Amino acid sequence: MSEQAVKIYTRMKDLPSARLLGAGTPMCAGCGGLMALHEIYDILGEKTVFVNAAGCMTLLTVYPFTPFRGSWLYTSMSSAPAGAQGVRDALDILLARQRIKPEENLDVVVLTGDGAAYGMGLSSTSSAIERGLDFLYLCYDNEGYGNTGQQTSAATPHGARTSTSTGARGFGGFKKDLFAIWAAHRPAYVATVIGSEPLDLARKIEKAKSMKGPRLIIALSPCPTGWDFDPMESAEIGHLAVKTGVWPLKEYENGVVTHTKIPRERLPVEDYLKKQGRFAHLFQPQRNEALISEIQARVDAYWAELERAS
Ligand SMILES: Cc1ncc(C[n+]2csc(CCOP(=O)(O)OP(=O)(O)O)c2C)c(N)n1
Ligand code: SF4
Ligand SMILES: [Mg+2]
Repeated sequence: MSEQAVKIYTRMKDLPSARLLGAGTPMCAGCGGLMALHEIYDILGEKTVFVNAAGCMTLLTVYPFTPFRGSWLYTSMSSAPAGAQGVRDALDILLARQRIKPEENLDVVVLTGDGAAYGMGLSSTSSAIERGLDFLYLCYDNEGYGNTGQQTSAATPHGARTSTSTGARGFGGFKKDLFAIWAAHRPAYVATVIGSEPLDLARKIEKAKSMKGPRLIIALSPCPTGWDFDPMESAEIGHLAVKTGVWPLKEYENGVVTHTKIPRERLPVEDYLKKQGRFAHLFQPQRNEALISEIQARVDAYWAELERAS
């Protein structure tokens, strides 16, 4: 190993996330959710309590061990923000009674998939935001119930085939706009990220970390198993999600939404769709021009609206 490689390796093995990627991690190769979590954890650091609802990332923790060096708590899918409230309250009481020193305080982080964030846990999330709970919500969005076999969730995109949307047109509904739902609550911060854009992600996590109050990060998480693509393509599919305009990178703060990376020359959406087995029925046995155009038109309308408003 070269001296430089030894230095990089030495640094990496000391990063908070090193154990998330260690041998024995029961995650799929090329998991985009794990990629994002790895990057995020390196910035958040070890002084964190992860409140984790059922989903793929729960598998990182095999009782009684957890790769999270701070602390970790498991909750039901619907109640991670309620669990976070309990942890925050307990920490605040310990601080007030001087049972822990201020430097021993921990940041409370909710970690869930889209099934919980967009659906089952939305009611407890809304209440936690209303109460002004000081927490960071990390949603890794693989656009389905990945852990139980990629059933349709409220984050599944129009036209995608899932194990419960198997018809010729795939899922007939539309992905819920969780960013807008959170922003409507006027929280401290909301941002979209993706692991394949690490600089944009790092800047947003640094910012979220420096704030108090309810904060949401939604990480689009290419999922080789659920989306049906070669794990080697995970980062490329992430890049295409941004370059085609399917996944806008943006943030909300003080009532204002700002796009942090605008794809000026957008690639056709089919460049993104074609790479994934969950959209294969749009191209085989014959091309479904109407549905491809419909998906493209919706993406075009989003960016046209942004241009009109700016
Ligand atoms: C109330 C409830 N219904 C169903 C389940 C079974 N279940 C466990 S994980 C999971 C999928 C969660 O989906 P998501 O939040 O998107 O996380 P992912 O599995 O995709 O990581 C489901 C349905 C559960 N734990 N609780
Ligand atoms: S099913 Fe998808 S999200 Fe879950 S571990 Fe595998 S690649 Fe990651
Ligand atoms: Mg999911």
